Amino acid sequence: MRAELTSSGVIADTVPFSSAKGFGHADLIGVCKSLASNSFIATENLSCEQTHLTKEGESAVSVGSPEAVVFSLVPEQGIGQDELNKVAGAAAKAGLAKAMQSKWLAVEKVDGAKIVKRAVGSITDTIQQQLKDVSVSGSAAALAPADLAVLKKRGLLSVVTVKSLKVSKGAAFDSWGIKAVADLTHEMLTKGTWKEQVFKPLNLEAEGKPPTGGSLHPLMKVKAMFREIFLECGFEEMQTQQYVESSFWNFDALFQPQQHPARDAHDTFFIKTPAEAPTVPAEYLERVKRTHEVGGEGLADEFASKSRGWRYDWSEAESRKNLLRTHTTAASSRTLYQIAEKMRAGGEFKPQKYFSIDRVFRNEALDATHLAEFHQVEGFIIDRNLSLGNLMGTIADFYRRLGDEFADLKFKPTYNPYTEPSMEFHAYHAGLGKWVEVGNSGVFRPEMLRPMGFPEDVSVIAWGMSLERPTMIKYGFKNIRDLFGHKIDLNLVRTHPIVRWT
Ligand code: FB9
Repeated sequence: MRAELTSSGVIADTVPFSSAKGFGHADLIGVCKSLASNSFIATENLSCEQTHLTKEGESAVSVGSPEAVVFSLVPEQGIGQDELNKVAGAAAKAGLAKAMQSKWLAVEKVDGAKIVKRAVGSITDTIQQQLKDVSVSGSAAALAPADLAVLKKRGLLSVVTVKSLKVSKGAAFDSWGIKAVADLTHEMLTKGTWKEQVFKPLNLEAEGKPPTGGSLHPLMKVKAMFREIFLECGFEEMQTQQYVESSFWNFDALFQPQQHPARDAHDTFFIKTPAEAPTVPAEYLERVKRTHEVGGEGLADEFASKSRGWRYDWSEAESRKNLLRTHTTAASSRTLYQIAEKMRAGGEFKPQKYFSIDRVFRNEALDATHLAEFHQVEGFIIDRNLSLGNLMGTIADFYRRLGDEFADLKFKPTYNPYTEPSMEFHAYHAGLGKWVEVGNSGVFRPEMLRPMGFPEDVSVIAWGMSLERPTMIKYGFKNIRDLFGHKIDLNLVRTHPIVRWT
């Protein structure tokens, strides 16, 4: 092969080459694959159809088609069908039917016996002629497609696809026989053998190995994206790994009255064991108790709000009931209390921004888009004299970073027990062709902040949304159970690309 390539530069087809050299073609192909893997040769796949006569086809060439054989066995005066079958042998069955179909022979009944007689004086055996032509030319190219189909259907010839190679010089032809290596080793460098070594060409098109290991669930992909935006906007992440929370931090600290419907077991999962939470700092508890009962009356000026309170007997026992937190605003209240304590201990007050993205639990009716738990996204900013305008601007800036569908937000007044004023905000989603409620927001009430110890001019603006709703919309999930829960198709974890928001 090397000599052939040296002299002629190419082996046009390995089939004639192998038969000319007396090699088996299959063996030659194996050798070519090995030579090509070392770039000594380059190969190009060839494929052609070869037509071969079958055994029956060969027989038809030598003695004629079955119908011609049967015709030749019928004498002028005719012959009984049974006798003809005997003398015609293998040709009888197919041959008689074809001969009758071609109206070469006919069967008559004479005295109840079937007699086969010639219906024509002579015949032309075109089948035999066609097969002879193929046999001589080695190709069926001259045959009409319909004729070729008849010969194939009658099993007289077969068409096989023969795969072969066109062979030319490879990149390493000049170093024939010196196996190229992929890696430059320390030994080659120290011994200098790299100078004679042949290296495999770099395949710059090679794709990297698919990353093994874990993949993020779509929810966690979206969480990572939201987290990135919060961080780039200067927000700090809150500690949120406490799913079991006291009613105090989840509701009372937020000035949510103890008879509020959200605190009912129909909306909240209360914990049996341990049913009671450890108490909170006694002085703070007292301030929360008084603020719920009578607002700012009787409280030291630094804690008093101008509120009248909810006018009911506040129960410490109720506040100590353990539950699964219904919102991450419970973490916000804990975080704000810690900021207030540091401030009261002499720390300098400075504006701060915090966020949380974590699981919350609601004892609500389940449906295709609601489970008893979801991930809440929440952000808040604490500073002096913040206004609703600051809140709207912060929300608009945050969501614009998410993508075009949030470019046009609309704000609508609403009610929240722990924020006043409060706003829902909506975005027009072009994909859904409708306005979609995106989240809720507001300014935390003085009855929440003052008992913590914040001065009157310190205000906190905050907003929240869920993680599941945007993820379902972006990934096109119709049922939340396809996204979250024990029945999801884990393969989606590996296959779903990170969602693009714009
Ligand atoms: O996520 C919600 N909607 C949404 C968000 C993004 C989105 O993106 C699409 C790609 C375009 C689409 C929709 N919502 C909040 C609104 C509704 O889905 C609502 O029906 C369901 N809400 C949840 C609560 O339901 C029990 C979503 C969840 C929610 C609601 C309010 C808050 C947090 C989560 C809050 C708050 C808050 C308010 C004031 C101060 C602090 C926090």
